[in-house]
Formats: sequence, structure tokens, C-alpha cells
Amino acid sequence: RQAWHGTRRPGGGRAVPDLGWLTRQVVASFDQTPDPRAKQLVTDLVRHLHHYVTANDVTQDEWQYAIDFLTRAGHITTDTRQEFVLLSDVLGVSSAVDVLTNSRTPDTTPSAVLGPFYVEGPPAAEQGTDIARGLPGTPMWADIRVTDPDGKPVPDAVVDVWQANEDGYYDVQLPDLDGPVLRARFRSDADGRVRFWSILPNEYPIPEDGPVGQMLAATGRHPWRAPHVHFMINAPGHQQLITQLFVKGGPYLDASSGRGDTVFGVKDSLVVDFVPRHGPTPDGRAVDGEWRL
Ligand code: MBD
Ligand code: FE
Repeated sequence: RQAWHGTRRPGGGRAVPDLGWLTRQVVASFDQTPDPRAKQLVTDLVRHLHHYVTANDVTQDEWQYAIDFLTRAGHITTDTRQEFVLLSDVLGVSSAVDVLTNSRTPDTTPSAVLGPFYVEGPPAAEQGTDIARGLPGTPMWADIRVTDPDGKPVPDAVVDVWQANEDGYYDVQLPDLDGPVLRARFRSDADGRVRFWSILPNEYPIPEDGPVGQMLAATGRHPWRAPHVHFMINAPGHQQLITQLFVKGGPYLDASSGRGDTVFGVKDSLVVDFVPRHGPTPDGRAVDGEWRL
């Protein structure tokens, strides 16, 4: 016989059955899992999901809605993405996993979430290249140094960079572009340095045309991300670094304000100065008006 206890459905006030017996059956069904880590992860997922549906007395309709939502999230929307990464991002799960990752190597530049817009194998670019390829925006000169945790330069590191255009779109969101833009792969020089031209990133709303956007709208959340540039750095014998740099003084940096980055991706030490400059540029490029470092 099923045991019944007095848990109340929020707002409903119904006593729900204790499903411990069912949870135990499902957990036991994974007893033969050879990989202990896989066993831990799958059985604990079952426990949490069972707890979730029980504690909330979830109805058939609600669960069907959840399944439909996830099915839609897994389908390709207007560009070539499915939205599972984005869902994980807006729920703060990507950031949580990132913070865990980071806590294992506390003495390095912090990592940050990958996001949905990294494209494998970006076009190789020479140092000094303008990765914006003339797109409108405030010119930005980036001068980055790749070092090991002791501060020693790392030459020949593969440095992938990607960012959104002035209007907040990544190239993969713009079907009419010819080829990749604001996306490049550099090699650090003998001093570990990588230098290139781009444009200053702006704040932008994450894609709102799919199920994640509908969730944000339905819950009264804003879709904005703080201005940022993405980096993925790989060098033989070193751990990979995936990170972002944020523009100091920019919008949506402060999570405590309730108007923080919608994917909870900002870390204080990744917020850096992008200083307005005028006059001669480091490589003699003719820049009309202000440019930023
Ligand atoms: C982005 O550009 C991004 O970087 C993240 C983490 C999520 C959505 C859009
Ligand atoms: Fe991004």
C-alpha cells in the first residue's frame, strides 16, 4: 500500500502520495551501471526529478508542457542553433558549472561560460587584423598577453576570439553575411601577445525567437547580456581557458541590481577597462574619431 503524507501542493492544499518506493525502484534499476560516476549522476538525477514532481504535485498537463518545451528547445530555430545551451545559461546552470570548474584552478584568469555562439575552427587571422572587417562600431584595439599561472608568456597559443556586432548579433545569426566575421583564430607571438582590431562590444538581448525567449517573456525577465568579448585559449601542455572580458562601466554588469546579465556570467575580475583613445593608433591605422583599448 502506498503511504500518504501531509505535503501540501503549493496553492492546492492536497496531500500527495509518498513516492519513495518508486524512486528506490528506479535508482536500483541502475545498480549494474559499470561506470561509478555515470551511476552517481544518473541516479541522483532521478532522485532530484522525483523530488521535483512530488514536491510540486506536478500534473500530467504540466509534465507534457515540460516535455514539449524541452522538445522545442532541442529543435533548430531561425539560425543553426538548438537552445539547450541557452536554457542552461538563463537558468544559471552553465554559470554554476563554470564556477565549479574555476574553483579547481583558483590562481588563473577566471573562466566564463562558453555560450551558444562559438563555432568550431574559426578563420585563422594574422596579428593586427581587423576582425570586424569594416563593420560599423567604435574601433577597438585589443592587446592581450597569454601567460602561464606563474606569469610566464606562452608563445604559439591558439587564441579564438568571437563577439557580437554593434547591434548585438553574432555572424551566425545574420544569414546574409558572406563568411565569418567578428570571429577569428590567432597565434600568440614569442611574448605570448595577441593584438588585433575589432569594435567595442555592446549589450544585447539573447535570442528571443525561441522557447527560451518565451520563457523569459512569460516570467517577466529581461533578455540582456552585458557587453563582452569571448576567448578560447589552447596551448600544448596547458589547460584550456574559455573566458569573456566585460566592458567596465557597461550596462547589466551588476547582478545584485536585478538588472544583471541574463545568464549570470559576469565575474568582477573579468570586467576590464576599455579606455577611450584619440590620435595615433599602435599600428598607424587611420581611425576616424574615438577608439578604445
Ligand atoms: C551569448 O552571446 C552568450 O555569450 C551567452 C553566454 C549566452 C547567450 C548569448
Ligand atoms: Fe556572447
